[in-house]
Amino acid sequence: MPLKAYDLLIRHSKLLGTTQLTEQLVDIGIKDDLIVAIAPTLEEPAATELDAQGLFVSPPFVESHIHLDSALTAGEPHWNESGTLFEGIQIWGERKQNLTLADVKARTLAILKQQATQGVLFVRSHVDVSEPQLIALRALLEVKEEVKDWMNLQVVAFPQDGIYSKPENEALLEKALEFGADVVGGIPHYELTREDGVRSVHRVFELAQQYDRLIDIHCDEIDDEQSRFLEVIAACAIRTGLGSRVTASHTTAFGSYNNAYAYKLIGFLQRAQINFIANPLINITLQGRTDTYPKRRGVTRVKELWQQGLNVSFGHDCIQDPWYSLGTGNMLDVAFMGVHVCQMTGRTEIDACYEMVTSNGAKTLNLQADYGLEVSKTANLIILDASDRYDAIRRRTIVRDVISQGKLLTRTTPGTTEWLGFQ
Ligand code: 17E
Ligand code: FE2
Repeated sequence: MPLKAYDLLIRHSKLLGTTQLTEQLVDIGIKDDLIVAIAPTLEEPAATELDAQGLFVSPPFVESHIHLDSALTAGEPHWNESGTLFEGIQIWGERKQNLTLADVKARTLAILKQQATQGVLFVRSHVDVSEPQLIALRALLEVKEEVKDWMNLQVVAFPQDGIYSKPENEALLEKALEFGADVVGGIPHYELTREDGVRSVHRVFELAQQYDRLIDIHCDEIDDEQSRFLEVIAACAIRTGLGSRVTASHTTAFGSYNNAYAYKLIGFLQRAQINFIANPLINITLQGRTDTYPKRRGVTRVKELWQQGLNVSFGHDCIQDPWYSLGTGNMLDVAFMGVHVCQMTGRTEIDACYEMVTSNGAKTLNLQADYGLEVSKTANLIILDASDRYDAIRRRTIVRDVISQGKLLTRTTPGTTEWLGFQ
């Protein structure tokens, strides 16, 4: 049999789909797991052809911030009635006594499949490592290996209860890195004192350098305008030069800082060149709980950071867990909520929110060298039932086809509704 030029040829793809960019449809040729050609018409034969029918073809969604170890445990052992971060931590503290490898692996795999069908092929998950047997961490590292042919999973060693709140926690964090966690996490606003919080950020940077890992710190996830660990992260990033390898997650207190301080801080963040992740679905519900009225939104200054050219992505954070009982893993829900909560309603702002669940997330995860629809990159792409980014976010459309590492992984068919006119 003659060799075909392409294993998979996707016809009639609308690649970028914004109003400013060309509407010309292109064909995408894939050989093995690589994109090998992109042109208006590819003539050479392919083993399989797929017609995108002029739909919007995008790089996959990137879930830059989720907690897979706690996903699908909402209500176990009880519901979060106050709706606060702190009740969530306490409930999870009870649930995590009963973790088994099989329990964590089954829930994680179920969510990863749910995410993949919705076009998510890159996931960064925090995993609680303030549990003495590191069961969740071991489970996530096993799953990471088992799914690597269709899903790219990054694991963050996340000390949920603080690095210095218990004598054994610091060693557990380091052990998690020895076991192979990709990223070092922290939670300075939940350390017992301001001093411990500062010390914890320094320790995270030390460990990241020692083990050559990325950094992603839960930072200032509180409405307290005095919670100011972001400046400590910025200072460490400036001094170490680790900028693009560092992420500050949540930073919700930034929404409560006075403008004079925020203005100064933005200058330091410019120098630091770190990444930011906002989680609008979760923080619009967790924060503001001690406010009466007016009630704060409890989300970081996404629009201002983006306007300054800093890298911001959006994460889902939770799916049915003690912090948030809803969610399906759909990144278009996240972008949709981001548009609302961050008031990113301008035409280019809506497109920017799409980037916050795709290419900006890839940058946060340090994946950009092999992310995007370009020749010689790995063939990871999704065909949305949408005409462009704005349409995808507005209608939160289905992802029709998901192609992972050159192979068709999932297909979703749109539901249909008939107008029956009182027949
Ligand atoms: N843990 C935490 O500290 N913050 C969160 N938003 C979640 C878990 C979901
Ligand atoms: Fe989080």
